[in-house]
Amino acid sequence: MSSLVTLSEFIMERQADFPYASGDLSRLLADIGIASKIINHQVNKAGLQDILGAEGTTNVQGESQMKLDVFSDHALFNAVKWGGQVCGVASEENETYHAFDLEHCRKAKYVILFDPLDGSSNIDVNVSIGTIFSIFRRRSSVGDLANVNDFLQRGCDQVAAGYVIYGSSTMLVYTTGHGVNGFTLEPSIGEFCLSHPDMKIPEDGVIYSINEGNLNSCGAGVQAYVSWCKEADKKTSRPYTGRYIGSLVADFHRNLIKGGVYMYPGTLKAPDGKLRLQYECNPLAFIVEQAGGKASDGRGRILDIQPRSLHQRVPLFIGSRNMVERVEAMIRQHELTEA
Ligand code: P6P
Repeated sequence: MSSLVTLSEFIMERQADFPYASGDLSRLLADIGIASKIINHQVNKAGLQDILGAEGTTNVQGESQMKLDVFSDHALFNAVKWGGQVCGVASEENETYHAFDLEHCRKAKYVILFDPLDGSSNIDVNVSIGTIFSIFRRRSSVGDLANVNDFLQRGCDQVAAGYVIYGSSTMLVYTTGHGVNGFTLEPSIGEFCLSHPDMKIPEDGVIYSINEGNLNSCGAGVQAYVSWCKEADKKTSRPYTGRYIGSLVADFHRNLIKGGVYMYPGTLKAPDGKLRLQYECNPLAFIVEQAGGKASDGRGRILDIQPRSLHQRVPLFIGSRNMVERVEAMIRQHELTEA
């Protein structure tokens, strides 16, 4: 039986990937692992406790906050605050960033952005949900308070990114720019153990993920791509199939393993789509590129976008390289004919 490699052991082993590593990033990733286990414990028993149902408050997106959302936000916030490796945090659940005015945090080198519980509308129906995080080196001076510029960096400058999927099993998947590795929580020992080393997304796939309820208000290029997927099934018996869970982390994770493309395009009512650049699109884009895939806003690379605001939304086309490139080509082709 091969020996189990825990997340902590793996992080320490891989610290050598960074010649000047002081261990701070390793400790930060370990702090996130601890927070994920705390969240997982609550998610797993959500149906048994009065932790379901809206907290009664709404987040900055105007979405009603599920109690687990708020719990998860607090778990991550406190884990990184007392872990002392970040000088500030930004979360989907809060309007602005938070700079930790604590001596050990002011000296920290990193900031973290996260969506503490993405897909939370699925909590009550027991569908997989997830945590997504993105880590940058601070721009502000060590010793100062974090400032807004620390949180408005392009995705290509991330030092680490990852997600946790609370599904049939709980997995943590992350990258530090040296490949993508997946860890499955072993409940009997309470440790994330390496289960998916060096993850690579298939260059092509047959799964397309989109909310077809929005399709008529999407651009002609997106509509043409989805029609192509369906026609392909009839004419060439290519077995394209639609799979849409309505939980970004779950859809992304399935496509990462099986191949596929997830699309959340802009619509007439919401030209920038629904997903947030800084703590949903950028971290998953970093992961998918490290796994050999592609992430685009339909015209260009997600990781090259200069954020203008903390909760900025962008259209997202992410997954197998060939599939994303086909969607981009059809968008370009229809823009040219519409021009
Ligand atoms: P729609 C969940 O709210 C989320 O942010 C993603 O997890 C998910 O993929 C998407 O929105 C679902 O949005 O509009 O299809 O319900």
